[in-house]
Amino acid sequence: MTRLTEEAVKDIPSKISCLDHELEKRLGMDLRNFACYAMNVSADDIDFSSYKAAIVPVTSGKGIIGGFSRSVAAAVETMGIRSSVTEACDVAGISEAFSSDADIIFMADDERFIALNKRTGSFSDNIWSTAKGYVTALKIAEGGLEGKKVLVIGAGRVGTEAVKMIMEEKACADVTDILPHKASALESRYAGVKAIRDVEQAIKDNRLILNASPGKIPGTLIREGAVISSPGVPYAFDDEGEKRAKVIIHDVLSLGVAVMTVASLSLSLFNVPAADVVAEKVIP
Ligand code: 2YH
Repeated sequence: MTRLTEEAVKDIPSKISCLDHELEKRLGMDLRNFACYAMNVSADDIDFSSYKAAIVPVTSGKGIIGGFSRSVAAAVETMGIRSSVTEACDVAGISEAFSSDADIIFMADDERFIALNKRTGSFSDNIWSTAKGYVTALKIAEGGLEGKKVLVIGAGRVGTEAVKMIMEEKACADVTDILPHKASALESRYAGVKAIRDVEQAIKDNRLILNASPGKIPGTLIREGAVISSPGVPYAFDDEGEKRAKVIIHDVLSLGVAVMTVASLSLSLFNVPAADVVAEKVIP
C-alpha cells in the first residue's frame, strides 16, 4: 500500500482552498457538498459546526509522517468542523482525544486510517472512503456510469473497493494490475469484471479510467476526452495526458478525508469495513 510522504502532504494546509475551487470547477460542488453527495446525504442535514475533531499522530510501524496530522486537520476544517492535532501520540493521544470535547478521532498507522465517531461508536475507513470519493467523482464528471465500462488500474485495496462500487453503479470494469493474479481474482469474484494483461492497450482503449496505482501513465496513451479519476499517489500524468484528458480528478489526501468525515457522521448503525476484511459492503 502506498504510504504518503512528508513531501506529498506538505502543501495541503496552504492549498486546501484551491481544492475547493478545483472541485467547484470540475464537479460543480465544493469539498463538503461533494463528500455529502458521495455519502448520499444532504449537507443541510448535518450540523458540521456542532462537531469537533482530534487527529492523533501515530508512531507505530514506519512512524509519523511530518505534516500528515496537520493536513488531515486542514481538510476536516474545510468541512466546517473545528479540528486540532493532539499533543500526545499513540495511546496517550487517543486518551487525550477521548477526554477532550472531540467528537471524531482520526488516526492512521501504516495499514489503516480511520475516523472514530465518539458519539455513535461507529467508524469510517479511509480506503473505502477514498474509493467512494473517486468513483463518485468519475460518475459526476461523466454524468453517470450505468451501462459504461471503466478501466481500473491497480487491484489493491482502493482499486478493489472501487471495482465493487463500479458494479453497484451497473457499469462494468476492466481491471489491470502489475500483479496479474490480483486482477484475475477480481474477475473470478465479480460478474462484469474482466482482467486485462496489456495495460498500455487498455489505457488506449478506454475513455473512463480510475487509476488506483502508483505508476506513471504516459500521456501518449491517453484517449482524447478521457475522464480520469485518480487516487493513485504520486500523481500519474504528464502535460500530454493533461492536454488529452477532458478531466483528471486527483488529490493526495483531502478528498478521501472529506468522505470519511461525512461517513463517520452519517453511519450510526454500521461500520464501514476495511477493504478485504469484509467481503460485502454493509451500508444499505
Ligand atoms: O499513509 C498511510 C497508510 N498508507 C494507510 C493509508 C490508508 N489509506 N498511513 C499514514 C500514516 C500516518 C502516520 N502514522 C502519522 O503521521 O500519524
